[in-house]
Amino acid sequence: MKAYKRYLITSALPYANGPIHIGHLAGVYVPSDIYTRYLRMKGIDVVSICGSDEHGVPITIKARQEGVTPQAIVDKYHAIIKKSFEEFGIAFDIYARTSSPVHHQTSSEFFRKLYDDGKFIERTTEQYFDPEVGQFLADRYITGTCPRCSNENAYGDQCEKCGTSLNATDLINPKSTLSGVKPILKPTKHWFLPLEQYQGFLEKWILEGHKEWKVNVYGQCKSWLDSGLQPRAVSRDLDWGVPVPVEGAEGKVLYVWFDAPIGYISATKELTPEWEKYWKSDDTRMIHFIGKDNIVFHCIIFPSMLKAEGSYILPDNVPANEFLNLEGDKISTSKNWAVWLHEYLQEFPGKQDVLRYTLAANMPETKDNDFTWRDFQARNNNELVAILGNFANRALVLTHKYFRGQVPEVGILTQYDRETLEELPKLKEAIEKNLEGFRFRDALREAMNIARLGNKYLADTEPWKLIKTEPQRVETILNISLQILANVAILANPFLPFTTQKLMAMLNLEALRWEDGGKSYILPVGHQVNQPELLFEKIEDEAIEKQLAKLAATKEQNKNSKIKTTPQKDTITYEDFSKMDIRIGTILSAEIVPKTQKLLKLEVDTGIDRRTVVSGIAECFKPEELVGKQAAFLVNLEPRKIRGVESNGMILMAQDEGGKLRLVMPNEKVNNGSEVK
Ligand code: B3M
Ligand code: ZN
Repeated sequence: MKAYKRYLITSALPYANGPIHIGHLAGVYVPSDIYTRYLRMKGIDVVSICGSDEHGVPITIKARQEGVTPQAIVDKYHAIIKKSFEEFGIAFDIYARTSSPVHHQTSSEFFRKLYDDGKFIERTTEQYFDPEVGQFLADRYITGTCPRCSNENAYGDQCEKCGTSLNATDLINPKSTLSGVKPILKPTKHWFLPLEQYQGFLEKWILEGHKEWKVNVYGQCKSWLDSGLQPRAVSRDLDWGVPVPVEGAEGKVLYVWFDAPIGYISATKELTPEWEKYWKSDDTRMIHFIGKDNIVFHCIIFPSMLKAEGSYILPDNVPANEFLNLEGDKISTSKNWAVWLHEYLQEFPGKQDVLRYTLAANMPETKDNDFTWRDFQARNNNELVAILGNFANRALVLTHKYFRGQVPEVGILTQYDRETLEELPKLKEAIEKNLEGFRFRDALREAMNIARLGNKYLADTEPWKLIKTEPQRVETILNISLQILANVAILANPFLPFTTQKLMAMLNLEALRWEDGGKSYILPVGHQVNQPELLFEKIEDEAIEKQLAKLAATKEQNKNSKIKTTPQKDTITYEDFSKMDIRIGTILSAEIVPKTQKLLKLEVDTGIDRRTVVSGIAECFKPEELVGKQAAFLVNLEPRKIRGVESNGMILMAQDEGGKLRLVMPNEKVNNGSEVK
């Protein structure tokens, strides 16, 4: 690799149209934070950039749904997201926002430069327009029937039922979601970046120059390039975003995917007057942390924009992750199938590192992966508590017990001591190798192996058995144990910043320097350590069951909200209603009408009389279930002969999804003949 002088780390800008969940953390922000903390500890010049993506159609839709302005939406969610990042220790150097003046100016100038340099092509196309509202319609504002599966609620860009991606003009019976009217096609002018002109450059730069990129990333780039790039529109007809800075572009804004990545630049500008050093010197290494759905934008489109502009560097790597699922199902905001960060902290206060650990250990690096609450519990109880917490506690407690909290002398080392200490630099190197290859799960496993090593060392040497007979040997054992613990504090710091901070205080260490990792003399003899405090506590079954119950309730709710209710019937007058005589009666007996399967013959005490009612409900009830039950009856329905039996009235039923029938009964027993009105 080239010798780089500094790092520019970017993390995908989350849309400010909702809070963030574990999928965001596992896919983008935990890896970017681990990596950045590692570089910082090594004393490397690094800036970590992020911010809210505050433009685009999803935000205007959310605003509409909630009946507020888009600005109110982004203000609300920017604050929530920013707080979540802070709470989880995702330590960006800046968390900016794309509605800021510096971003508007930066992205506007960027566009203008490309425009002035003739890098765009202009095209007029026909697009759907809502004549009632007087507005062009983004694809998401149009619904209609899917030409593939006939789903009547397909969107202009995608049918969520069959998953087909669509063009708005493919929809049968298109409807504007703004007014409900049929949209009309109207010509509109837009600016396009002719990506095909960058095909050769991209092929050389990625396919030949970056074979080291992760397979999932390289593979996606290759397939985009293999199918041939096309011009991409970089403007939209929308009233929310950065206005297109050319004449005759009223009502047009920059496409959100044009302005958002420029957000990385504007955020750096906001952070430091030296921003150009990061963005415009060849010896800066830029790395984009993103999720897999953002690959094309960061590997093909943004680099083409940067290339067209001419003065910026390109990313050296784009370690995109796949997706994290939750308990076997895709995380979905609209279905509320997620673990929201702000909710997690209410349920598990102070346990940021437990989540960071579980997410890093299950990071969807090469394929989609699953978060389960049982695994979360097991990781906490069997790994963090039983290995790391236990080792730290034992080493410190024994040091206080035998040596008043002072690091004891090292005596003659045994073969086993030496072998143990030799592991430390090897583990450090393994962590580094894995971090540099963006293999965070493996890196974390090696970091935990240091605690495993310490735990095993104590278990094997059993200092508590030797203290009476060989106190000098115990000195050596505890010195070594404390050195191992100091290694944990240093080398696990990028992964578990809250825990290692506590360890640092307990070990009375002034700083955690990466260069000290691997060493066996970090703590000098006589150095005073502090009393241990609990690093992790066991998570009980009840806490996990509560989370599972919450998810089960969400699932149930989603199922119910999918049920289609039949539309309301035409209005009737009060008179129409009052013609019906509905009474509560008791079913005295019930039997199947001979030679039928569906019909039940009911004898009913209506309070007025005893009569026979025939009803097609035998598939839903056994006769004996009904006897003695009260139900509602329409008693003045004209008599009718059904299979030879005269029926005098009708039993009223509630019909559930799938045709299931249930009696309509008073919530307490009432006199037969009571009127239902
Ligand atoms: N806001 C999409 C996303 O959150 C988008 C990322 C922008 S990065 C410049 O998936
Ligand atoms: Zn469909």
